[in-house]
This record gives sequence, structure tokens and C-alpha cells, in this order.
Amino acid sequence: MGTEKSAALFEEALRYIPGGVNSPVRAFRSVGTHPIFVDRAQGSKLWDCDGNCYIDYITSWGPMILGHCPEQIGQTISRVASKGTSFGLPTSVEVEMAREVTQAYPAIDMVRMVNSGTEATMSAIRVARGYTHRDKIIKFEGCYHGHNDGMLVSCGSGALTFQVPTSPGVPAAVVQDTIVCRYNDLRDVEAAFARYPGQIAGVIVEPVAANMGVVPPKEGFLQGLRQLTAENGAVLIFDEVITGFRLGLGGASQRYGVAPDMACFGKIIGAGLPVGAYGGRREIMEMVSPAGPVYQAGTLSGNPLAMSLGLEMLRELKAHPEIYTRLEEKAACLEAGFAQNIAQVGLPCTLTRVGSLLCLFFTEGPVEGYDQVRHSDTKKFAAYFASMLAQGVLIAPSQFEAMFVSAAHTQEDLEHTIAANRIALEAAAQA
Ligand code: KE4
Repeated sequence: MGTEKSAALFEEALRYIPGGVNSPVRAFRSVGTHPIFVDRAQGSKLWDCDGNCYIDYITSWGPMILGHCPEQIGQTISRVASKGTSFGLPTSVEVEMAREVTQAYPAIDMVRMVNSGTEATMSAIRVARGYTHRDKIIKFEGCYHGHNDGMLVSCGSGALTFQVPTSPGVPAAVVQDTIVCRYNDLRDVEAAFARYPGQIAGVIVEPVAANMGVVPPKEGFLQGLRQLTAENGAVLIFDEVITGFRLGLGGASQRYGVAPDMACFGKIIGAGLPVGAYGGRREIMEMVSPAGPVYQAGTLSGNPLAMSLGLEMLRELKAHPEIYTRLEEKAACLEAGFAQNIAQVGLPCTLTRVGSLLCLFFTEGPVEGYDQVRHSDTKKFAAYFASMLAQGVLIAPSQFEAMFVSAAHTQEDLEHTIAANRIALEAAAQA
């Protein structure tokens, strides 16, 4: 089937919405076609408005770890919504959510709910600055922490996809306190601390970089950041908006055995509704208004509907930790199948995987940071993406994103995906 309805919708959307979409990477610009418009999704499948069915590996960029419309979530929506959707006053479900998050993530004692990952990282950075009375923040090339001004420097995801790492509209004064280091390069971080002694409030890092494709932390990288920040009185902030509750209940902190001072969450904790969160050690979080002087607020923060759905999701994951084992197995199955295909087609590709996050880079390995990632052949990726889509497999429309495996992906889905990957690699080889 064609995608005429999506094309027509996109045409109209362009009249009213910048770029026709409400978030840049959805525009399919980097893969040279118009986006598909979604009609519905169920489990591992997603249907566009032309009736085409796809195995979905975008999964809303991570939230749908259980697949679309999991049974227990659907029942909650009507039950909760019938009692009211927002009050602007505290509710018991916010206390339950805060308890679940802090119990799952031992490094943090307290957590504040916000409405997006961007708000979470923006707020965490403000708190780190308020706590240390310092201004500078270290981030890493290719890492994306949302679109707050100070972080729109050498960032990943959509900004990398469009090769505009530093966005217009961000005053130079705002980014003068943002120091950019190379991911996986502790010497860079050491040099920054030596250059700015006593001035660096914190280091914010994706413990597994998943916005320049998936780039795992090298052995000792996270541990080194932990040591350097402790030695220099800086706050270590793990941006676990993608990895939180994805790599396990304790996220990357648990997987790599490194306890940050603060952590940011999003995506999975909202089960697809707008939610973000930031947390930290008690002495840090008690800086946050109204407990302390650092101001942060939000009309819909802790929204009862979003909290209720997120709580259902977290409780399902907590009650069934075998979900994470299955996710690991499914992603490993894809990785093995892709690796076999790459060897047979003989294309210079690098496959990375951490848990249920995968990425196929069209560049020689090893891929350890932005320096290697940026050499990826995005033309070959575009051909690969188009072939996968035509074969009913929907992956992120950008080389610089992750492939997300969900609990709903079946063995049949995986086998179809591996077979499609082989054909799509041949298509990329011709590009
Ligand atoms: P949001 O403000 O989009 O909820 O979260 C920002 C954010 C913060 N930190 C990390 C590690 C993130 O991955 C994100 C957002 N992720 C992208 C996907 N790579 C969102 C997709 C989009 O921008 O449309």
C-alpha cells in the first residue's frame, strides 16, 4: 500500500506546524521522505493512516517498553480520568510514584516530577549550580539532554541529525558556561577541571549515549567521572531519560555500579504521557523550592493521570523483572542476526548494543564517540531506512538515534526484522 494519506496530511501540516511536525526528528528529513502519520498501535505493531502495518522499533523513543496499549495501562486511563485529570494540588499517586522511583534507584533519596526530559535536565542543572554556587557545566559531544538553551551545544538526536549542533537563538552568554568534552575521554574531563578549578558545578552525561546512535561507555569511563566529580566537588548528573527503567529498574547506575549525585528520568516513567523527573541525594534536593531556595515549578507536574499510568508501568516492571531478561535476549537475537548479515553483505558497518538499545552505524568501528559517529554514511542509512520501511519494519528515521526493543516484540517479529535487515543492507550497499 502507498502512503498517500500521510503525504496529504504532511502537506497540510506544513501550513500550520513548523516543518509539519511537533518534534524535528519525526519529519523524516534526514531519510529524504515525508513522515508516516500514525493511526494506531498495539503491542509491537503500528499502523499508519494508509493502513500500512509496521513492526515498531521507535516505541515513542523509549516509553513503550511493554509495547503499545499494554492491557493494564488501558484500564487505568478510564478509571483515573473519571475522577478528574488535574487538580493543581498534591495527590497520593505522586507520593507512590516518588517512593517507587527512589526505591528503584538507590543513588537518589528524593525526586521531583516535571513534564519532560528537557525540564528534568534543565532543573537538575539549576539545582547543581545552586548547590555548589558554581556556574560551569560539562556535557559531552553528541549527548542530548533536551532543548534547554545551555545544553544546545554539540548535542545529539535531532540537532545532530540536522548537523546543527549549536542552535541559533541561543545567546553566546548562555553557553559560555557550558564546557563540551569528548564522550568516553576522561583526559578531556580532567583537563576541564584543571582549567576551571572550583568553577564547575556539575557534569551531565548520558551513561549510555543514545542520541548519537548508541555509544556504550568505555570500561572505567563512568567510574572515572564519579571519581573526578567527587575530587572536584562537582555534581555528577546521570541523564537516564532513555536508560532509566530501560536497562533495568536501577537503570545504567545499577548496570555499571556507579552512583551519581543526581539523575534525570522521563519516557518510561510516564508510560507515553508527558512526564520527566529529576532526583538526587537529600542534601542536594532539599535545595529545591519550597524546601530550599532553588526555584522550579510546573502546573501539570505530577499530573495524576500521567502518574497513574507511569506507576502501572513501573509496578509491572518491578513485579516481572524477567521482562528485562527477555528484552536482553530479544535484542541479542537481533544483534546476532544483523552481525551475520553484515558479514555476508560485507558493508563497513558497526553494530552497538546495550540491553534493549541497538544501533547500526554505517561506518567502520570502533565507535566510541562523536568523532567516529559523524563519519557515518547517512546516505546509506537513508537507503537502509527506506528498505526496512518498505518491508514493514519501522526504525528511527535517523542514523543518530536508537532502536528500541519492547516486551511485545515476538520471535516472529525478530525473524522478520533480521530478514528485512539483510535486504536493506543490500539496498544500502547500492546507495
Ligand atoms: P524530552 O524533553 O524530549 O522529553 O526529553 C529530552 C531528552 C533528555 N535526555 C535524553 C537522554 C533524551 O534522549 C531526551 C529526548 N530523546 C529524544 C530521542 N532521542 C526525543 C525524541 C524527539 O526529540 O522527538
